[in-house]
Amino acid sequence: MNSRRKFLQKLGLGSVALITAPTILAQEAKNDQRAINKYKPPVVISTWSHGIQANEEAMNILSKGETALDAVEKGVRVVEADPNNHSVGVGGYPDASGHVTLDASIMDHLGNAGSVCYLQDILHPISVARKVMEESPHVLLAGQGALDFALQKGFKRVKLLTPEMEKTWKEWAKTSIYKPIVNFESHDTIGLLALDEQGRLAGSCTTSGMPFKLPGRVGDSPIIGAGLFVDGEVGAATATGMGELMMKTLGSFLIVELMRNGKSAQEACEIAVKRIWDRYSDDQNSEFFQVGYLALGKNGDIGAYAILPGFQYALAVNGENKLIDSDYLIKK
Ligand code: SD4
Repeated sequence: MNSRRKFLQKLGLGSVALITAPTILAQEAKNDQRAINKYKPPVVISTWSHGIQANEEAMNILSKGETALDAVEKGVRVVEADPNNHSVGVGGYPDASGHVTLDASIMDHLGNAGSVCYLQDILHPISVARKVMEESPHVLLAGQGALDFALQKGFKRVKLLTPEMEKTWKEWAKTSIYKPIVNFESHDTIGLLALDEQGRLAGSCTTSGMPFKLPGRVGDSPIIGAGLFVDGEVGAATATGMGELMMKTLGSFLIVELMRNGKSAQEACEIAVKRIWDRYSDDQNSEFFQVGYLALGKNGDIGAYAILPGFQYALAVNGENKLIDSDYLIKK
């Protein structure tokens, strides 16, 4: 039995006929309405159920006439500050050594970008990322350097490891088996994209990364082009899931480039997911093979697609803010 089929069996999808590129393209051709979902700005779209609260804040900011950039920063701050959310900010899962280390990135419609990775002890990595973008000559600051920069900019040190997560980590440390969980509690990384009434796009992405990752591990979220990409002339994309997969395919950049070349946001997300599947689904370490992408075009066109079922996103548009089940590639 080939390894891809073995992998499908592990997922309980043993009878799935392998979906090949021509099949997907044919489905796309038959399903034009699904391929284009266009909305009038303002539009805010974000990953997972925690996206509902983030979208609400982002829309609130947009309704005051502030920019898409302010909206994407302030929207995800709500999730970063929630200690009951175990995949972003305070209360996030620690790494294998018991430290909570945060990754975040932000981009505006002009292509400016800022990010931080392996940042500890700071409640709002997204705001530090924005400072990197606006008040430093760099794009990405890591670890101690990112922390020093944040403290210099007036951010305060906080303890990110909550008693609940400390207990969870101690329990895990008894066996110390790294088994990344995806789709946990219906919320992982938050990636949020916004289009304001002036037609400006912006995006943000923030996470505590994979639970019990190796100390020093950095995921896709702070890597421009992997976890987030914005081109104000074309569109924006963000990602959630196993970061190593988006990093190896620069998925968010790929999606925006596909949109530049005429694909709809939905088609672009589907092709980027397919790219991962085609290249890496034979990987023997692929038991937790989930990625979810979101895209938002400059014209208000939206897209969402994942490898496996379970990915949800929140869409705020036309006065509504709804949680939606994303379409996905591997169907029974
Ligand atoms: C990472 N992409 O650090 C993040 C984690 C995540 O669903 O989104 N999990 O790889």
